[in-house]
Amino acid sequence: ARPTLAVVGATGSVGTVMLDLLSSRRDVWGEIRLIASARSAGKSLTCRGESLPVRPLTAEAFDGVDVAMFDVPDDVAAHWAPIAVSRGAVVVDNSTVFRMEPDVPLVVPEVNREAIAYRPRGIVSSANCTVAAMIMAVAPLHFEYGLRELVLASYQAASGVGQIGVDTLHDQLTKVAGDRLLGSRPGNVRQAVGDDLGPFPAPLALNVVPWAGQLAPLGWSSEELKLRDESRKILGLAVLKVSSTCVRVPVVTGHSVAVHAVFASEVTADGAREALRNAPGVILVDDPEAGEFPMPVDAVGTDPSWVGRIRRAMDDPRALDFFVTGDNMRKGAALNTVQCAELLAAELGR
Ligand code: 11C
Repeated sequence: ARPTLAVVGATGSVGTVMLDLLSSRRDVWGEIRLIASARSAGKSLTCRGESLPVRPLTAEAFDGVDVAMFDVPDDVAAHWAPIAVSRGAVVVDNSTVFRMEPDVPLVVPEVNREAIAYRPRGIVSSANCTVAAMIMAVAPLHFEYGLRELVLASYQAASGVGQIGVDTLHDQLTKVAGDRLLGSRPGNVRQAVGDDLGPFPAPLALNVVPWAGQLAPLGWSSEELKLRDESRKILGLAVLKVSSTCVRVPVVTGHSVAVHAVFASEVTADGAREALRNAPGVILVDDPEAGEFPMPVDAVGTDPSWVGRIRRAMDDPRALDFFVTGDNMRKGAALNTVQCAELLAAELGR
């Protein structure tokens, strides 16, 4: 029989994309069971053209489930993922709680699919959204040239913090529309936006905010630490040097990263293009003369990481500079989780 899949957090913004993907990808699932908090239970949602009831999150909801995809807040994942495992499911979790645990694999299938086999706790973690987009481009170059160091600057979309981020950005854009003096006088954007900043520490409309996540030691943000820790784990490079600055930009969906990558051997821009052209899940968009760059307005709603602006560093023949954009709701969240679940389904079918 085909495996049973549970989608936990089905009514959330990532859950919604998961249902879209399950409706459009090659279907490997038997029953699909939708689960959400008691508040959302009782609704129905459409998946694979069928209206399905949303069940409340209980231990019994996992009985008979083979694979459970979780996209819920960290505390909910920490509590419920082990319960789902105890009921017989393998969990693919998109929260941050298990990613760095040594006995939980952190999987981006195009890069380290073999890691999924070792999962003594029955839990597989899906990578952070900024990491996922970036690593898709970095990994093929690592396989070609041997990665030594990453220097990153992210340009992260409002949807990275959920629907509240999107709503906040749109509300602010409405408030600043029409007044052409806004942004040309100190403080006038703050005044127009008002005190309600939603989930952001400063106005996002007509601005960029060099902050994503929580405060970590020594002034780093949690998102910047994830870029370092998760890249090291996914690539299996325990001492990879990674420095980053994470920035929120007034984009709805599509996280971008400016990458400076240093390798063990000399590189060429053409060689890098060739490696990326042949890499799964990557689309090369690198024609500045024609105005073709990787950008959120084009990458949104698509599966691959878009890569371009590939240059060899002017002062280091072993370094490349390039720009990556990916849909943070897809490869950054729902898609990577669904791909991991499909790997598990294939394993169950063997
Ligand atoms: C953001 N990337 O854009 C963050 C949110 O590691 O799953 C994703 C948090 C995570 O704010």
